[in-house]
Amino acid sequence: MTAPLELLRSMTRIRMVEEEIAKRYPQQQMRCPVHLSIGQEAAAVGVCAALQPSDWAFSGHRNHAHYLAKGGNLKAMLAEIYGKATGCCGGKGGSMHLTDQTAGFIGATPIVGSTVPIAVGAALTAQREGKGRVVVVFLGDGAMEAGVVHESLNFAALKKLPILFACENNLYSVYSPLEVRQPPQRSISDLAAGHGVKTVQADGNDAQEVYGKACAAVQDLRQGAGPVFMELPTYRWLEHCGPGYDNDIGYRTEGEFQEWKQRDPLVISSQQLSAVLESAEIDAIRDEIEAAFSAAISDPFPDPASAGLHVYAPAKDTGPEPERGTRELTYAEALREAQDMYLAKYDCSYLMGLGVPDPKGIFGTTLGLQKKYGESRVFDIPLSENAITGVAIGSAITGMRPILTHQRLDFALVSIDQIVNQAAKWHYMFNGAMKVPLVIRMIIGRGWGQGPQHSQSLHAWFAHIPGLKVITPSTPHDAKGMLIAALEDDNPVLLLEHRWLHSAKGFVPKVYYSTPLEGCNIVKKGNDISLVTHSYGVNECREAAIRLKKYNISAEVVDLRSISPLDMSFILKSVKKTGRLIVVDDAERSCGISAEILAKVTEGIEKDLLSTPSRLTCPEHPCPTSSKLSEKYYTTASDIVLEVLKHFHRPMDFNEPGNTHDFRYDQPNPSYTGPF
Ligand SMILES: Cc1ncc(C[n+]2csc(CCOP(=O)(O)OP(=O)(O)O)c2C)c(N)n1
Ligand SMILES: [Mg+2]
Repeated sequence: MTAPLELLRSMTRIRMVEEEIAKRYPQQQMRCPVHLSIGQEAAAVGVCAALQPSDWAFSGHRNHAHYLAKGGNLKAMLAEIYGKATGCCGGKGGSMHLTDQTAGFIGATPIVGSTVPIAVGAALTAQREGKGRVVVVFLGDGAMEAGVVHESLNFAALKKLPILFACENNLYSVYSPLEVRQPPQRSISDLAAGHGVKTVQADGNDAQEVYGKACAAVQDLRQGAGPVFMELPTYRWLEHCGPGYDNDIGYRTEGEFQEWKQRDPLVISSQQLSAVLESAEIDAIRDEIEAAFSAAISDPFPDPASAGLHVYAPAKDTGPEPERGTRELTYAEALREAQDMYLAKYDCSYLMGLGVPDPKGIFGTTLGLQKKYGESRVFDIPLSENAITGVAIGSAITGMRPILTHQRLDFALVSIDQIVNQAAKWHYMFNGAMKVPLVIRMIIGRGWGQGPQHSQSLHAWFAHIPGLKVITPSTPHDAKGMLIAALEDDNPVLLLEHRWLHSAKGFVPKVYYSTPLEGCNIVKKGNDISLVTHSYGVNECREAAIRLKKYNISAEVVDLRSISPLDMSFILKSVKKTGRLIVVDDAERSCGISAEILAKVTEGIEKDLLSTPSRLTCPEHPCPTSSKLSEKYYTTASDIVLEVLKHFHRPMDFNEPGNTHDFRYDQPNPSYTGPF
């Protein structure tokens, strides 16, 4: 039980911290945006008082009050706002990214609504632990307009997760009042109730009322009754971002502000208690705050050289690779086997995605796994890719090891915020405090009319984002070994599987093994020209290399295997040897991985090459659907032979038998028929 006086003390402390931030902000030493909660303290304090230190809390841009109410370290918070090495994120996060793992304040991020699915993922972990832990996520009225929040409410209701959505409805999203954003006849709670989530209303300026209702909600959560949504009407006194009052700029009236100011949470609390804090107590809080500011100001800045630290969690030693053996598997079977062995090895691992347990099991790659591991570890998902990616992240940072599948890469694009803003950055922006061991499988479609939205290979796009690893294995051996390496890795890894490789056969060791995520594979040695490629392109280059023998040209085929990290040492070594380079990449040309490789070869090789490096890529338009229109879209072995011959100023023998591949542009082989 938290005593009413304790609620007042906690609110007063938060108010005094934020007033001091507002006072000192113009000194320009706190050089990051600050979103102050002055006027809103009761919601934070009332909710957090109902929690145990072992419960987890998440928040957004306006998070100081939540962090402090949950027991977050004041010194580490102020040092973070001052950009100091002693800050809770070592200066990498600032005011909008506070974290204190010891206090159970897991994290805050300012992409509105984005932390909500991550908190839901943490609630999935809490549910699996079965220890009665609960999760709270603070959000604003504006966040209730974000699709990802609705996806999250749906998922939390579906799985009956132990999460409290604490919605501080302060009537505004920056300068936009509720009236211009939501229809008048519908309340914010109605939105949550529509998802089957229990709703509770409490006066967001009355800490005692919030606390009482939060305690009841938390008790229900601990007993597994499913999620609760609390709507807490309140009002921020200061400008949306920054230290000043802004009632004069026209988006809200002085009258409205004064009305809410009359309902000051601290005054309400004092009135209920018929008491105020003793001056000695106020003095003690003031001394604590003064000391924390002094420390933050005098603490050292981080070493500039540390700016690049923590982009990735440390790599693990993957151990030696076993002999290839004589057992053949298809690429799809190899992927399935990797996941099977991983699920067997780690209880904390799980597999989810649209269609995972369906009769076709993602082209055979997940067949039978639900039956073997149960519905709690292998499951289908709602059509909510964005939130589900957040769920995967939230569960990963709290100790689970998720695998998420997408039947096409194109579908994963609706979760770009979660992949790029969250998964890729969580380890970095919280200064290595949390790891994100997450594998996202994405399938690249091709042929049989996959068209503009079922065929994109955006490996270069993802590789542009520090914090992500991007791999594109080309053989069944690598599919199993690299998937296991990705799963064992503590970073978000995107596995891009080419649909046309699923039926490819190759030797795959039976044991659990890892193929390193870094480093190319020399598929075929050669001396005259380097063909650098990856994924399905390896097949075309390999065939081109065979056909080039007829011209007495010895081509070396280099399989990138990993797009990020990109290991240039293999490529440079190969090009130094051959003096000639063609990059073959089934993706857009501009700003693609082919451009990156050519740039790095230019930077990395001092001597003149024997010919100008070139590249074969898709044309600069989306892949059309009609088989006639897509006939020339992808690079074939013939295109490669022709391009190689140009490097040698030699003509092509068009009568050569291998030059006709009628089915090739639309099917990987004649037996592989659509739809797929
Ligand atoms: C996805 C996204 N869009 C826009 C913004 C810019 N932005 C920052 S805070 C904010 C308002 C959020 O309103 P609300 O959720 O009610 O929280 P409040 O600021 O009122 O506490 C906006 C639009 C953002 N950070 N993220
Ligand atoms: Mg708001």
